[in-house]
Amino acid sequence: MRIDVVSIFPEYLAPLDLSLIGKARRDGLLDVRVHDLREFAHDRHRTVDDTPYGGGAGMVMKPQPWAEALDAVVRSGAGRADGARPRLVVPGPGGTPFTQAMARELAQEPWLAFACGRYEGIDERVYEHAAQDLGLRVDVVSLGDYVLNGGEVAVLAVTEAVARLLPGVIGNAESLVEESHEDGLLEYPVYTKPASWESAPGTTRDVPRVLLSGDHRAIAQWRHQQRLERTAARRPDLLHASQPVGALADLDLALATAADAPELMVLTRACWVGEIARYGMFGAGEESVEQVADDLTRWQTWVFRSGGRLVASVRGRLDPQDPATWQIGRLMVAPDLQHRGIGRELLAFAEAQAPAGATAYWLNTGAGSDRNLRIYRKAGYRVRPGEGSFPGTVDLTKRRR
Ligand code: JDK
Repeated sequence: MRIDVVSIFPEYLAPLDLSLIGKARRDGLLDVRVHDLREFAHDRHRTVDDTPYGGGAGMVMKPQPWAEALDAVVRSGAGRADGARPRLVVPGPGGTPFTQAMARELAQEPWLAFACGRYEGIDERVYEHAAQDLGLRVDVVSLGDYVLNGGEVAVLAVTEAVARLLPGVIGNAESLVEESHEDGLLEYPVYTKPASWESAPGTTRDVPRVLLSGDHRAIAQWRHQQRLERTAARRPDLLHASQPVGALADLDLALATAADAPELMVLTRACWVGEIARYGMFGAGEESVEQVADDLTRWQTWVFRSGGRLVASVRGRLDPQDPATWQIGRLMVAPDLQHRGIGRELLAFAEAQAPAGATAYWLNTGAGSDRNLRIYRKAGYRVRPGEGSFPGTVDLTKRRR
Protein backbone atom coordinates (compact mmCIF):
# COMPACT_ATOMS: atom_id res chain seq x y z
CA MET A 1 0.00 0.00 0.00
CA ARG A 2 1.15 3.49 -0.80
CA ILE A 3 0.44 6.36 1.60
CA ASP A 4 1.04 10.06 0.88
CA VAL A 5 0.73 12.59 3.69
CA VAL A 6 0.67 16.36 3.17
CA SER A 7 1.32 18.53 6.23
CA ILE A 8 2.98 21.78 7.26
CA PHE A 9 4.68 19.72 10.01
CA PRO A 10 6.25 16.75 8.19
CA GLU A 11 8.32 15.98 11.32
CA TYR A 12 5.09 15.22 13.13
CA LEU A 13 4.87 12.04 11.05
CA ALA A 14 8.32 10.78 12.16
CA PRO A 15 6.76 7.98 14.29
CA LEU A 16 5.80 6.27 11.03
CA ASP A 17 9.46 5.13 10.92
CA LEU A 18 9.04 3.17 14.16
CA SER A 19 7.74 -0.16 15.34
CA LEU A 20 5.40 -2.23 13.16
CA ILE A 21 4.85 0.50 10.59
CA GLY A 22 8.57 1.19 10.28
CA LYS A 23 9.16 -2.55 9.85
CA ALA A 24 6.41 -2.78 7.22
CA ARG A 25 8.06 0.08 5.33
CA ARG A 26 11.46 -1.59 5.46
CA ASP A 27 9.86 -4.86 4.35
CA GLY A 28 8.38 -3.09 1.31
CA LEU A 29 4.75 -3.61 2.42
CA LEU A 30 4.16 0.11 2.93
CA ASP A 31 5.43 2.99 0.81
CA VAL A 32 4.96 6.15 2.92
CA ARG A 33 5.78 9.57 1.46
CA VAL A 34 5.43 12.71 3.57
CA HIS A 35 5.21 16.08 1.80
CA ASP A 36 5.66 19.59 3.17
CA LEU A 37 2.71 21.77 2.15
CA ARG A 38 4.95 24.85 2.24
CA GLU A 39 6.87 23.54 -0.76
CA PHE A 40 3.74 24.46 -2.71
CA ALA A 41 3.47 28.01 -1.35
CA HIS A 42 5.48 30.30 -3.59
CA ASP A 43 5.43 33.72 -1.90
CA ARG A 44 8.41 34.96 0.10
CA HIS A 45 6.88 33.82 3.40
CA ARG A 46 5.49 30.56 2.00
CA THR A 47 2.08 31.56 3.30
CA VAL A 48 -0.48 28.74 3.69
CA ASP A 49 -3.20 30.55 5.67
CA ASP A 50 -5.36 33.64 5.53
CA THR A 51 -8.29 35.24 7.37
CA PRO A 52 -11.74 33.66 7.02
CA TYR A 53 -14.38 35.16 4.74
CA GLY A 54 -17.49 35.96 6.73
CA GLY A 55 -15.43 36.70 9.82
CA GLY A 56 -14.76 34.51 12.83
CA ALA A 57 -11.80 33.45 14.88
CA GLY A 58 -8.53 32.04 13.60
CA MET A 59 -7.13 31.43 10.15
CA VAL A 60 -8.10 29.19 7.24
CA MET A 61 -5.73 27.27 4.94
CA LYS A 62 -5.53 28.81 1.47
CA PRO A 63 -6.73 26.71 -1.46
CA GLN A 64 -3.81 27.21 -3.88
CA PRO A 65 -1.00 25.42 -1.99
CA TRP A 66 -3.35 22.54 -1.21
CA ALA A 67 -4.47 22.18 -4.81
CA GLU A 68 -0.87 22.16 -6.04
CA ALA A 69 0.17 19.63 -3.42
CA LEU A 70 -2.70 17.28 -4.19
CA ASP A 71 -2.19 17.69 -7.94
CA ALA A 72 1.48 16.72 -7.45
CA VAL A 73 0.55 13.65 -5.39
CA VAL A 74 -1.94 12.49 -8.02
CA ARG A 75 0.51 13.19 -10.88
CA SER A 76 3.21 11.17 -9.15
CA GLY A 77 1.08 8.08 -9.68
CA ALA A 78 0.62 8.67 -13.41
CA GLY A 79 2.78 5.71 -14.37
CA ARG A 80 1.19 3.28 -11.94
CA ALA A 81 0.33 -0.09 -13.37
CA ASP A 82 -3.13 -0.03 -11.73
CA GLY A 83 -3.74 3.50 -13.11
CA ALA A 84 -5.26 4.24 -9.74
CA ARG A 85 -5.78 7.49 -7.95
CA PRO A 86 -5.44 7.76 -4.19
CA ARG A 87 -8.40 7.82 -1.90
CA LEU A 88 -8.15 11.10 0.02
CA VAL A 89 -8.69 11.09 3.77
CA VAL A 90 -8.93 14.47 5.49
CA PRO A 91 -9.06 14.47 9.30
CA GLY A 92 -11.47 17.01 10.71
CA PRO A 93 -13.42 17.46 13.95
CA GLY A 94 -16.61 17.42 11.86
CA GLY A 95 -15.83 14.22 9.97
CA THR A 96 -17.40 10.78 9.87
CA PRO A 97 -16.29 8.91 13.00
CA PHE A 98 -13.31 6.69 12.21
CA THR A 99 -14.11 3.09 13.09
CA GLN A 100 -12.59 -0.37 12.74
CA ALA A 101 -14.99 -0.91 9.83
CA MET A 102 -13.51 2.10 8.07
CA ALA A 103 -9.98 0.87 8.85
CA ARG A 104 -10.85 -2.45 7.17
CA GLU A 105 -12.25 -0.59 4.18
CA LEU A 106 -9.18 1.64 3.83
CA ALA A 107 -6.89 -1.40 4.16
CA GLN A 108 -8.36 -2.66 0.87
CA GLU A 109 -7.17 0.44 -1.02
CA PRO A 110 -3.89 0.35 -2.95
CA TRP A 111 -3.23 4.03 -2.31
CA LEU A 112 -4.26 6.50 0.40
CA ALA A 113 -3.52 10.21 0.61
CA PHE A 114 -3.94 12.20 3.81
CA ALA A 115 -4.36 15.98 3.99
CA CYS A 116 -3.44 17.36 7.41
CA GLY A 117 -5.14 20.66 8.06
CA ARG A 118 -4.21 23.15 10.77
CA TYR A 119 -5.76 26.37 12.11
CA GLU A 120 -9.55 26.34 11.58
CA GLY A 121 -9.28 23.96 8.66
CA ILE A 122 -8.91 24.01 4.86
CA ASP A 123 -10.79 26.22 2.36
CA GLU A 124 -13.85 24.16 1.36
CA ARG A 125 -13.07 24.48 -2.36
CA VAL A 126 -10.05 22.20 -1.90
CA TYR A 127 -12.44 19.31 -1.14
CA GLU A 128 -14.44 20.16 -4.28
CA HIS A 129 -11.24 20.33 -6.35
CA ALA A 130 -10.07 16.95 -5.09
CA ALA A 131 -13.42 15.28 -5.72
CA GLN A 132 -14.55 16.98 -8.92
CA ASP A 133 -11.37 18.07 -10.72
CA LEU A 134 -9.04 15.28 -9.61
CA GLY A 135 -11.73 12.59 -9.36
CA LEU A 136 -10.69 11.46 -5.87
CA ARG A 137 -12.94 9.83 -3.35
CA VAL A 138 -12.75 12.22 -0.38
CA ASP A 139 -13.63 11.29 3.19
CA VAL A 140 -13.50 13.68 6.11
CA VAL A 141 -12.93 11.58 9.21
CA SER A 142 -12.94 12.34 12.92
CA LEU A 143 -11.09 10.40 15.59
CA GLY A 144 -13.70 11.32 18.16
CA ASP A 145 -15.62 14.16 19.70
CA TYR A 146 -12.76 16.30 20.94
CA VAL A 147 -10.72 18.98 19.21
CA LEU A 148 -7.10 18.49 18.15
CA ASN A 149 -4.89 21.24 16.75
CA GLY A 150 -4.48 19.61 13.38
CA GLY A 151 -4.81 16.43 11.36
CA GLU A 152 -1.36 14.91 11.99
CA VAL A 153 -2.20 12.93 15.14
CA ALA A 154 -5.32 11.59 13.42
CA VAL A 155 -3.22 10.46 10.46
CA LEU A 156 -0.87 8.60 12.80
CA ALA A 157 -3.86 6.84 14.37
CA VAL A 158 -5.58 6.00 11.09
CA THR A 159 -2.34 4.81 9.49
CA GLU A 160 -1.59 2.54 12.44
CA ALA A 161 -5.10 1.09 12.46
CA VAL A 162 -4.97 0.46 8.71
CA ALA A 163 -1.37 -0.76 8.42
CA ARG A 164 -1.79 -3.49 11.05
CA LEU A 165 -4.55 -4.99 8.89
CA LEU A 166 -2.29 -5.34 5.84
CA PRO A 167 -1.22 -8.90 5.08
CA GLY A 168 2.21 -9.54 6.57
CA VAL A 169 2.34 -6.50 8.84
CA ILE A 170 1.31 -8.25 12.05
CA GLY A 171 3.51 -11.24 12.69
CA ASN A 172 0.92 -13.04 14.74
CA ALA A 173 -1.96 -13.60 12.30
CA GLU A 174 -3.99 -15.13 15.15
CA SER A 175 -4.30 -11.74 16.83
CA LEU A 176 -6.30 -10.51 13.85
CA VAL A 177 -8.40 -13.67 13.56
CA GLU A 178 -9.56 -13.25 17.15
CA GLU A 179 -10.52 -9.63 16.45
CA SER A 180 -12.51 -10.46 13.37
CA HIS A 181 -15.44 -11.97 15.26
CA GLU A 182 -16.39 -8.64 16.72
CA ASP A 183 -19.72 -8.67 18.50
CA GLY A 184 -19.85 -5.10 19.71
CA LEU A 185 -18.72 -5.83 23.28
CA LEU A 186 -15.56 -4.55 24.95
CA GLU A 187 -12.69 -6.93 25.64
CA TYR A 188 -12.29 -9.02 28.80
CA PRO A 189 -9.45 -8.24 31.27
CA VAL A 190 -6.19 -10.09 30.74
CA TYR A 191 -3.56 -11.38 33.22
CA THR A 192 -0.12 -12.96 33.10
CA LYS A 193 2.33 -14.43 35.59
CA PRO A 194 2.80 -14.30 38.51
CA ALA A 195 -0.54 -15.72 39.68
CA SER A 196 -0.04 -13.95 42.99
CA TRP A 197 1.69 -10.57 42.85
CA GLU A 198 2.81 -8.36 45.73
CA SER A 199 1.92 -4.91 44.36
CA ALA A 200 2.83 -3.06 47.57
CA PRO A 201 4.25 -4.18 50.93
CA GLY A 202 1.54 -6.30 52.53
CA THR A 203 -0.75 -6.28 49.48
CA THR A 204 -0.99 -9.24 47.16
CA ARG A 205 -3.17 -9.27 44.07
CA ASP A 206 -4.26 -12.60 42.70
CA VAL A 207 -5.29 -13.57 39.21
CA PRO A 208 -8.99 -14.60 39.25
CA ARG A 209 -9.05 -18.26 40.23
CA VAL A 210 -11.21 -19.39 37.33
CA LEU A 211 -8.38 -18.52 34.92
CA LEU A 212 -6.11 -21.03 36.70
CA SER A 213 -8.79 -23.74 36.83
CA GLY A 214 -8.23 -25.23 33.38
CA ASP A 215 -12.04 -25.33 32.99
CA HIS A 216 -12.40 -23.84 29.51
CA ARG A 217 -16.19 -23.53 29.63
CA ALA A 218 -16.05 -21.72 32.95
CA ILE A 219 -13.30 -19.43 31.63
CA ALA A 220 -15.31 -18.56 28.52
CA GLN A 221 -18.39 -17.82 30.66
CA TRP A 222 -16.41 -15.64 33.07
CA ARG A 223 -14.83 -13.71 30.22
CA HIS A 224 -18.19 -13.11 28.56
CA GLN A 225 -19.66 -11.85 31.84
CA GLN A 226 -16.68 -9.51 32.26
CA ARG A 227 -17.23 -8.16 28.74
CA LEU A 228 -20.91 -7.49 29.45
CA GLU A 229 -20.17 -5.74 32.75
CA ARG A 230 -17.42 -3.59 31.25
CA THR A 231 -19.54 -2.63 28.28
CA ALA A 232 -22.44 -1.66 30.52
CA ALA A 233 -20.13 0.45 32.71
CA ARG A 234 -17.98 2.10 30.04
CA ARG A 235 -19.90 1.98 26.77
CA PRO A 236 -23.65 1.56 27.40
CA ASP A 237 -24.20 2.83 23.85
CA LEU A 238 -22.57 -0.35 22.52
CA LEU A 239 -24.76 -2.54 24.68
CA HIS A 240 -27.83 -1.10 23.01
CA ALA A 241 -26.29 -1.39 19.57
CA SER A 242 -25.26 -5.01 20.21
CA GLN A 243 -28.87 -6.02 20.69
CA PRO A 244 -29.97 -6.78 17.16
CA VAL A 245 -33.30 -5.27 16.19
CA GLY A 246 -34.82 -6.71 13.05
CA ALA A 247 -38.51 -6.57 13.87
CA LEU A 248 -41.09 -5.29 16.30
CA ALA A 249 -40.97 -8.64 18.09
CA ASP A 250 -37.38 -7.90 19.18
CA LEU A 251 -38.62 -4.93 21.22
CA ASP A 252 -40.09 -4.77 24.73
CA LEU A 253 -43.66 -3.47 24.66
CA ALA A 254 -45.37 -1.39 27.35
CA LEU A 255 -48.21 1.09 27.67
CA ALA A 256 -46.71 4.55 28.10
CA THR A 257 -46.98 6.38 31.40
CA ALA A 258 -46.06 9.93 32.35
CA ALA A 259 -42.55 8.65 33.15
CA ASP A 260 -42.06 7.96 29.43
CA ALA A 261 -42.95 11.52 28.40
CA PRO A 262 -39.40 12.93 28.20
CA GLU A 263 -38.16 10.09 26.02
CA LEU A 264 -41.30 10.28 23.89
CA MET A 265 -40.68 13.95 23.31
CA VAL A 266 -37.10 13.23 22.22
CA LEU A 267 -38.25 10.42 19.92
CA THR A 268 -40.88 12.68 18.35
CA ARG A 269 -38.34 15.36 17.57
CA ALA A 270 -35.77 12.85 16.29
CA CYS A 271 -38.34 11.20 14.00
CA TRP A 272 -39.96 14.32 12.71
CA VAL A 273 -37.15 16.83 12.24
CA GLY A 274 -38.01 17.05 8.54
CA GLU A 275 -41.76 17.31 9.04
CA ILE A 276 -41.43 19.75 11.92
CA ALA A 277 -39.31 22.00 9.68
CA ARG A 278 -41.80 21.74 6.77
CA TYR A 279 -45.17 21.89 8.52
CA GLY A 280 -44.43 22.96 12.06
CA MET A 281 -46.06 19.54 12.61
CA PHE A 282 -49.05 21.01 14.44
CA GLY A 283 -46.80 22.09 17.26
CA ALA A 284 -45.07 18.71 17.81
CA GLY A 285 -41.75 20.54 17.59
CA GLU A 286 -42.51 22.84 20.49
CA GLU A 287 -44.47 20.47 22.73
CA SER A 288 -43.47 20.48 26.37
CA VAL A 289 -42.98 17.32 28.40
CA GLU A 290 -46.17 18.30 30.27
CA GLN A 291 -48.16 18.40 27.03
CA VAL A 292 -46.77 15.04 25.96
CA ALA A 293 -47.69 13.58 29.36
CA ASP A 294 -51.15 15.19 29.13
CA ASP A 295 -51.77 13.53 25.74
CA LEU A 296 -51.17 10.15 27.39
CA THR A 297 -54.49 10.63 29.22
CA ARG A 298 -56.38 11.12 25.93
CA TRP A 299 -54.64 8.45 23.84
CA GLN A 300 -53.51 4.92 24.55
CA THR A 301 -49.83 5.16 23.75
CA TRP A 302 -47.57 2.15 23.31
CA VAL A 303 -43.80 2.34 23.69
CA PHE A 304 -41.26 -0.18 22.43
CA ARG A 305 -37.81 -0.47 23.94
CA SER A 306 -34.51 -2.06 22.95
CA GLY A 307 -32.01 -2.53 25.76
CA GLY A 308 -33.97 -0.01 27.79
CA ARG A 309 -33.92 2.64 25.07
CA LEU A 310 -37.27 3.90 23.77
CA VAL A 311 -37.02 3.30 20.00
CA ALA A 312 -40.58 3.17 18.70
CA SER A 313 -44.06 4.29 19.64
CA VAL A 314 -47.60 4.56 18.33
CA ARG A 315 -50.86 5.72 19.84
CA GLY A 316 -54.55 5.06 19.23
CA ARG A 317 -57.99 6.11 20.45
CA LEU A 318 -61.61 6.03 19.38
CA ASP A 319 -62.52 9.27 17.61
CA PRO A 320 -64.25 11.43 20.29
CA GLN A 321 -66.73 12.58 17.57
CA ASP A 322 -67.21 9.16 15.98
CA PRO A 323 -66.64 6.13 18.24
CA ALA A 324 -66.72 3.75 15.25
CA THR A 325 -63.38 5.19 14.02
CA TRP A 326 -60.06 4.14 15.54
CA GLN A 327 -57.57 6.97 15.26
CA ILE A 328 -53.90 6.03 14.95
CA GLY A 329 -51.21 8.61 15.52
CA ARG A 330 -47.60 9.38 16.27
CA LEU A 331 -46.29 6.29 14.50
CA MET A 332 -42.56 6.61 15.13
CA VAL A 333 -39.43 4.49 14.75
CA ALA A 334 -36.05 5.86 15.87
CA PRO A 335 -34.12 7.08 12.80
CA ASP A 336 -31.32 4.53 13.21
CA LEU A 337 -33.82 1.66 13.16
CA GLN A 338 -35.90 2.84 10.23
CA HIS A 339 -36.16 1.07 6.87
CA ARG A 340 -36.41 -2.44 8.30
CA GLY A 341 -40.16 -2.80 8.20
CA ILE A 342 -40.74 -1.93 11.85
CA GLY A 343 -43.06 0.96 10.93
CA ARG A 344 -45.31 -1.35 8.91
CA GLU A 345 -45.48 -3.80 11.80
CA LEU A 346 -46.20 -0.94 14.17
CA LEU A 347 -49.15 0.12 12.01
CA ALA A 348 -50.55 -3.43 12.00
CA PHE A 349 -50.06 -3.53 15.78
CA ALA A 350 -51.94 -0.25 16.23
CA GLU A 351 -54.82 -1.53 14.08
CA ALA A 352 -55.02 -4.71 16.12
CA GLN A 353 -55.49 -2.64 19.30
CA ALA A 354 -58.79 -1.16 18.05
CA PRO A 355 -61.72 -2.21 20.26
CA ALA A 356 -64.47 -4.44 18.82
CA GLY A 357 -66.82 -1.54 17.97
CA ALA A 358 -64.41 0.15 15.58
CA THR A 359 -65.27 -0.24 11.89
CA ALA A 360 -62.64 2.04 10.36
CA TYR A 361 -59.09 3.25 10.95
CA TRP A 362 -58.03 6.85 10.55
CA LEU A 363 -54.66 8.51 10.45
CA ASN A 364 -53.11 11.78 9.35
CA THR A 365 -49.79 12.68 7.76
CA GLY A 366 -48.00 15.54 5.98
CA ALA A 367 -49.37 16.07 2.47
CA GLY A 368 -45.81 15.96 1.13
CA SER A 369 -44.57 13.02 3.22
CA ASP A 370 -44.33 10.74 0.18
CA ARG A 371 -42.70 7.83 1.95
CA ASN A 372 -45.35 7.78 4.68
CA LEU A 373 -48.11 8.06 2.09
CA ARG A 374 -46.68 5.14 0.11
CA ILE A 375 -46.52 2.98 3.23
CA TYR A 376 -50.08 3.86 4.25
CA ARG A 377 -51.47 3.27 0.73
CA LYS A 378 -49.74 -0.08 0.60
CA ALA A 379 -51.33 -0.95 3.95
CA GLY A 380 -54.77 -0.27 2.45
CA TYR A 381 -55.34 3.37 3.47
CA ARG A 382 -56.89 5.85 1.06
CA VAL A 383 -56.42 9.62 1.17
CA ARG A 384 -59.58 11.59 1.96
CA PRO A 385 -60.07 14.35 -0.62
CA GLY A 386 -59.29 17.85 0.54
CA GLU A 387 -57.08 19.13 3.30
CA GLY A 388 -56.54 16.99 6.35
CA SER A 389 -57.38 17.82 9.95
CA PHE A 390 -54.33 20.07 10.21
CA PRO A 391 -52.95 22.58 7.68
CA GLY A 392 -50.64 20.96 5.12
CA THR A 393 -51.72 17.44 6.00
CA VAL A 394 -54.03 14.79 4.59
CA ASP A 395 -56.31 12.35 6.42
CA LEU A 396 -56.31 8.69 5.43
CA THR A 397 -58.85 6.00 6.24
CA LYS A 398 -59.21 2.28 5.88
CA ARG A 399 -62.20 0.02 6.56
CA ARG A 400 -61.74 -2.61 9.19
CA ARG A 401 -62.02 -6.12 7.77
C1 JDK B 1 -7.96 18.33 11.58
C2 JDK B 1 -7.42 21.88 12.10
C3 JDK B 1 -8.13 22.26 14.43
C4 JDK B 1 -9.85 23.50 15.67
C5 JDK B 1 -13.32 24.71 14.79
C6 JDK B 1 -14.27 22.70 15.78
C7 JDK B 1 -16.46 22.79 16.90
C8 JDK B 1 -15.45 24.79 15.79
C9 JDK B 1 -10.37 22.82 13.45
N1 JDK B 1 -11.22 14.12 15.89
C10 JDK B 1 -10.61 15.31 15.61
N2 JDK B 1 -10.57 16.29 16.46
N3 JDK B 1 -9.96 17.32 15.93
C11 JDK B 1 -9.56 17.00 14.70
C12 JDK B 1 -8.90 17.90 13.78
C13 JDK B 1 -8.72 19.24 14.15
C14 JDK B 1 -8.18 20.11 13.21
C15 JDK B 1 -7.81 19.67 11.94
C16 JDK B 1 -8.49 17.46 12.52
C17 JDK B 1 -7.33 20.81 11.24
N4 JDK B 1 -7.92 21.44 13.28
C18 JDK B 1 -9.50 22.88 14.51
C19 JDK B 1 -11.09 24.11 15.78
C20 JDK B 1 -11.99 24.06 14.72
N5 JDK B 1 -14.13 24.16 15.85
C21 JDK B 1 -15.12 22.14 16.87
C22 JDK B 1 -16.34 24.28 16.93
C23 JDK B 1 -11.63 23.40 13.56
C24 JDK B 1 -9.98 15.71 14.47
